[in-house]
Amino acid sequence: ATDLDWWRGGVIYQIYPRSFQDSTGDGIGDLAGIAARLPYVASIGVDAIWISPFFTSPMKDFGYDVSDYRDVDPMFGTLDDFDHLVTEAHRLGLRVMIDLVLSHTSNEHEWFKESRSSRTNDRADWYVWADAKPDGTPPNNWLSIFGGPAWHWDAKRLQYYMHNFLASQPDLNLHAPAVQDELLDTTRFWLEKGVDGFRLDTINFYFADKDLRDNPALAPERRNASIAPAVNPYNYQEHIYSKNQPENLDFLKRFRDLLDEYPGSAAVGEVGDAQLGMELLGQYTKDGQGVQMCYAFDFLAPERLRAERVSSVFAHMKEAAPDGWACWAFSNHDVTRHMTRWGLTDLGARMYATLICSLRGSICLFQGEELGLSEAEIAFEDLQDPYGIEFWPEFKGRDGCRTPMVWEASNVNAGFSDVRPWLPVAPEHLANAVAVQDGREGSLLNHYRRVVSMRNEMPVLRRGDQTELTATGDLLTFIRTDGTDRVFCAFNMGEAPIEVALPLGNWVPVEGIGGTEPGLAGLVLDGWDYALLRAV
Ligand code: TEU
Repeated sequence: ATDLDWWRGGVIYQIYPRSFQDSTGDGIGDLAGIAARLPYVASIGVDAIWISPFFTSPMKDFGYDVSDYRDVDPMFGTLDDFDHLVTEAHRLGLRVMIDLVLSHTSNEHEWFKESRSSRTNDRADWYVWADAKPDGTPPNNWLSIFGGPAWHWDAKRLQYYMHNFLASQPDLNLHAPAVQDELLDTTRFWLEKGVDGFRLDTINFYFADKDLRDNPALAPERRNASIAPAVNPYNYQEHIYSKNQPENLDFLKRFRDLLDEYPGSAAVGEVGDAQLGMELLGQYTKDGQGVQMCYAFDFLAPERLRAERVSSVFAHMKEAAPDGWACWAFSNHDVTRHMTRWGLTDLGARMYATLICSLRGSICLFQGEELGLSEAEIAFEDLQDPYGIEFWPEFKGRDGCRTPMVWEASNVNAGFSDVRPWLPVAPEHLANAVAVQDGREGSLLNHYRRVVSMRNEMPVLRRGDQTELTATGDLLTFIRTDGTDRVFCAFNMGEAPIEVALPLGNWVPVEGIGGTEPGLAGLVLDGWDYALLRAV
């Protein structure tokens, strides 16, 4: 394995720039703040950071609505600040992945302003425009994930435009060659700036059906609320025409060819698809022709991750994406933090941290997960997320996982900012602050540091095969293998103690990561306990 393959099995730390560190005293995090905190990130032992969007934006979806792909929003700093961040990261041995949102822009992007100005301008076909039906209603039945129809009437052009997300996030039309060229040029711009890779937002939404055919209804028993909340009628459709067209493979191939001009650069494509996630992962990473990794939603589901689920996801992957490479995550800026979502105690959090660092695939950790942060309760008056405001209170939105990082318990606003932050610091997070956990040998933060280093130091865990994956009740076991290197991994994903039958051979514990060692009577795992054993 060469350095160029750093992404394979790597650990990526996700930074939500608004909420990491404010350096300017406006209550909002920024790039200079991130740069100043990089030594902390490096101390966890991760390979790379992924920074959620920091580009120029009216912030209707907090940066996922870009109005200039080649500049930094003044709120977050300048291009010079970005260059400094990259230099700092590289000095510390961290790779930098940025978050490109290529499926849609902001409605305040110059391209959209021009596109809506007439039906004949140079960028007339840069977005998905269509006439109203004779009765004035939208061209088809497509729905927006953020609520309501996926079509918004434009009174200037006298046509509807399509938006899978907010009405202020019009979808680009990647069927237009000029759009593809421009997006690839933008990607090159950032590669030239020295970034090491990309998290590509919603790659499954790059193309919609040219003929704009209606989506069919989805059978109620197949409705899955893990992408859009259950209260959203988006769950009632099967989105076969509004996304994932075969043309996407050709575009991703072009994207990959560009990456290959910059050896060592890599992309993880986000594929949030409740029905087809694994199949798409297989297609979009196939034969080295698409993205290197797909970001899998399987472990972001609301229900607590059980042994049976882990084993069925990997079994499904073997079938649907035999050569695919997944990037796993338990938490991110879109879902309820897993401490709360799964109702974990500190013991459970340690077991899950050990588990994710033992899995085959790459992994993403979301800022604060290493501190064991719970989901913050946000009052309606403080709510910022438009998705939450739309469906409140049945769905409370995504603000509860986006509250500021907690650095010091005693400092005003936990050391995040000198002024009132854009979302309140959760008082219950203070006890978990970095400064509190840093020097405490047994803290969850130090556990994360240990299991991340374990993964780094053991190639078998980063890139090895994963065999004999078995779920028996709450017990999950598998063996990671790489030539003669073998590690037996066992996780008790429940309360009650479980006796574990060891595979044949001599096994010694992987050192320094806690867990239980086999005794004379064999291996017995207490509730939420784990064991990682190396073959000797
Ligand atoms: O999310 C894509 C996506 O599938 C979301 O709808 C996700 O399911 C939802 O937020 C879960 O609650 C990406 C970004 O991660 C998200 O922050 C953006 O809002 C979205 O794209 C639009 O750009």
